[in-house]
Amino acid sequence: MTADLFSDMAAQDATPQPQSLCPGAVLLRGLALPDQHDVLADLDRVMTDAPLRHMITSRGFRMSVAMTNCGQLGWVSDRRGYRYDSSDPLSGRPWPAMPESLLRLARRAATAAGHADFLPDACLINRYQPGARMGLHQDRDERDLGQPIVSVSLGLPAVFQFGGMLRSDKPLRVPLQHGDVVVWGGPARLNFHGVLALKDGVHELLGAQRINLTFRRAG
Ligand SMILES: O=C(O)CCC(=O)C(=O)O
Ligand SMILES: [Mn+2]
Repeated sequence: MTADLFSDMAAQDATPQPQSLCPGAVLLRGLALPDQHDVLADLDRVMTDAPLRHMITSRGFRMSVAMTNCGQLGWVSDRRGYRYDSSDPLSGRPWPAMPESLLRLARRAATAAGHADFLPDACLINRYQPGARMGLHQDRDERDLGQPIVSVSLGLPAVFQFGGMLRSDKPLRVPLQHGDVVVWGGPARLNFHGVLALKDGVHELLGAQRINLTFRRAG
């Protein structure tokens, strides 16, 4: 067996060393890779039950990122504003349950980042096609801001912006690849963050898109 194969196996199996972005925020390179096939198969089922859709902001703008959810609660936006809801407004039915593979991944990432008791009840699924972006914002619709956010990147690479507590704080630019996970909580829980417009490309598993999974304890 070659040394290269050994190091590939190590990269797949070992928990990556957390890289600090700022106090409270870490990047876990490739942490999702060992789970990727189960996660992608389960995501297909979720997106069949609760299709991706472009939500509308309270000001009437259509978001460039298409979204859906799984878990007990789902994040929704419409003319009434942002909130969590236990049912999918498109079907009136509860959101699909959070698949075990997603829950396992979220908990493994949170534990690696020092949040061993994280139990998400919401997973927002964001689908970026080339050109789609997410402006700087805070995640602040969750009840307990003591719980972290776990954010998984799949598919095409993207540039994640991670700023400070003020919108005007200059954000870091963090290139994210398929399998990378960012976890933020504690002093970074309300930091502004966003994603620059996705560049054209084709990913070997996901094609011309990036999928982001954002796990939260919302209720
Ligand atoms: O796509 C990402 O990496 C970030 C998504 C995000 O910030 C959100 O859904 O609130
Ligand atoms: Mn966010």
